[in-house]
Amino acid sequence: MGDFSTSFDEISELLQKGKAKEIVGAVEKALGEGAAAADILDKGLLTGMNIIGGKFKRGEVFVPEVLVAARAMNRASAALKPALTEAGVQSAGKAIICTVKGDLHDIGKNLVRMMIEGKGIEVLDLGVDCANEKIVETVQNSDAKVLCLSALLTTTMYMQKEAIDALKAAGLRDKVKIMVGGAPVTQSFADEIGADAYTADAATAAEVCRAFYN
Ligand code: B1M
Repeated sequence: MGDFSTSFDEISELLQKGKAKEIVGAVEKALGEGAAAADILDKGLLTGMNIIGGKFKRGEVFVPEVLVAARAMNRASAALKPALTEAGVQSAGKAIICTVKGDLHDIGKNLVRMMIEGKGIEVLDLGVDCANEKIVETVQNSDAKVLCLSALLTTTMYMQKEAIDALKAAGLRDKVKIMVGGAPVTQSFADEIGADAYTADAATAAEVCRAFYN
């Protein structure tokens, strides 16, 4: 294996500049040179997103710059998807995923979805800012075994609890295993709201999710 550090830096830079078209080319080039998909994700894309996140926090960049970086991130992860997906995996069943009500962040959710799909699980993606009524309706009308709730804001993480409470009220709590995650979420918060599992990253989320089908 060669040294891919330049490509990873280049991918991180392109992400920060929001160069959606160029970043797809750079990801494909790195894959072609033999770089591991997980390294492209961690050392290139997520490193770039963290740098942008730090600048956003310090007021050095604003929502428009973060939005173009997010668009580049979603395009680049889509280009990585075939390499992150295990070939020939047998279909195990269905899961539901969404970002909770009031929350528009979708990059982490999309990564979790991609990794779960990579384990042979069909994912019903309800998108961002998802109303509890929609969650309840989908749990009721689908044969999904797992519900994945993502939240990125300290103000929206409580919607994970409200979603669980809405399922309880509808008599559907035990129809699904509920997984929660997102930057502000912790194991103790997950325990407090009665979730079945908390994981800190997308790869672990996929492993834990897959285990619910065994
Ligand atoms: Co927002 N934002 N944002 N933002 N944004 C954060 C989250 C923030 C930490 C930035 C900061 O100030 N430092 C901050 C939250 C502070 C807080 O809550 N205490 C913040 C804020 C304040 C806001 C707004 C309020 C800003 C404003 O308008 N003034 C606003 C809110 C909008 C809303 O949701 N209602 C807002 C808007 C936006 C954009 C729209 C511009 C954009 C999102 C675009 C998009 O997603 N399409 C955006 C972005 C991109 C960020 C940062 C920079 C990056 C988030 C991200 O995608 N990270 C973020 C700062 C940061 O995180 N450094 C920030 C990469 C992603 C892969 O990580 O989503 O954490 P993450 O997912 C991880 C894990 O958490 C985990 O797996 C993933 C990777 O392995 N995971 C799960 C996620 N979901 C999981 C579910 C699971 C298991 C694991 O099981 C179900």
